[in-house]
Amino acid sequence: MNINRRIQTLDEFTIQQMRDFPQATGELAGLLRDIGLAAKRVNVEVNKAGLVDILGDHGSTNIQGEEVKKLDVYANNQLVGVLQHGISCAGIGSEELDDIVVFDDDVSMNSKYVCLFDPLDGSSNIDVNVSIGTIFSVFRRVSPLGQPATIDDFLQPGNQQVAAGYIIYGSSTMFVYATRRGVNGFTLDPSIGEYSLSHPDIKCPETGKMYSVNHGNFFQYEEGVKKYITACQKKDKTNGGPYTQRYIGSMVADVHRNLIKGGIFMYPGTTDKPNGKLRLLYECNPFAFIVERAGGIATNGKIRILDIQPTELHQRTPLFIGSKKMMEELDGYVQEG
Ligand code: P6P
Repeated sequence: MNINRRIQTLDEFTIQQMRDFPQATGELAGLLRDIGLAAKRVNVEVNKAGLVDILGDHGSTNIQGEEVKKLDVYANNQLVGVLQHGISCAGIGSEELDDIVVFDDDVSMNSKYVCLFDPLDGSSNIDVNVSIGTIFSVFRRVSPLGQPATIDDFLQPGNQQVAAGYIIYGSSTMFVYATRRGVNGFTLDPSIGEYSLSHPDIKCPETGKMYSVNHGNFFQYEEGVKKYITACQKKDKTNGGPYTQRYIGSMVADVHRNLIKGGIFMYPGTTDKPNGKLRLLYECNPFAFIVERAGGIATNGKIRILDIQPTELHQRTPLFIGSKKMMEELDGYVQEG
């Protein structure tokens, strides 16, 4: 009997992917399930945020006398907890933690993946109810199984990622992830508590009409970037315009919108901060992997983000990411200088 499965859940989808790859061990599916579970718990707290006893500063206590953690610390702890007690992850790197955390139990030491994440990017926006998100990146270990993971497992170029994704806590909660097979989006269905496939095989439109950048830093950008931004403002019907400037100040929200509708997101280096603000390993690499798998482009203004050889866990990089034709136009201005 062929049961009509109109909408696949994330678990059904990852299990289907395993059926298509008999050699798959299920570890990656398990890791994605673990991240999805942690995000459901984060989602509950994010949705309650704004209530006084939820948003307390790290170390304060709520009306029940329980220690209230800042939401990004809470999110970090949820992710570390599920990954440490899962079967797929040997260790993690987090925006919230200075160093990697290596899991030293036998099951974890025999797990073949490591995970990096920004547990709650844009958390400064939560006080004003702006969409925020969790960003993650998955690598296959280069260190031997059966031994503790090492820093070399985490300092791999982004082109070695096995999977990458994000959860956006917005008007709805979406889990979007990419593997080499493509990008798929799942919307959390509160009625069953499952992520349901809502955006299969996401492709980034080849061009768009939205550009995202913090204009406040305009005069600190390099000349080519300034010329491109100015050109975006001069667009009219004769040259693919008019363009719209959309900048939420929450990377997950800005890049997600541009991924779906087409557009370009820029966080350039400035004279004060030549490497910009965004972190390579758990912000730029995962989004670069996702957007490239969807047909877009991601660079640091010179080379592919995914080709950067990391040297430090929390290193920053300028980021230009989005629709192919918009990125090619930007590159023309940057090369010209
Ligand atoms: P600025 C949020 O703090 C964040 O890390 C990204 O999510 C966002 O794109 C960026 O910083 C915004 O930075 O300097 O424009 O406020």
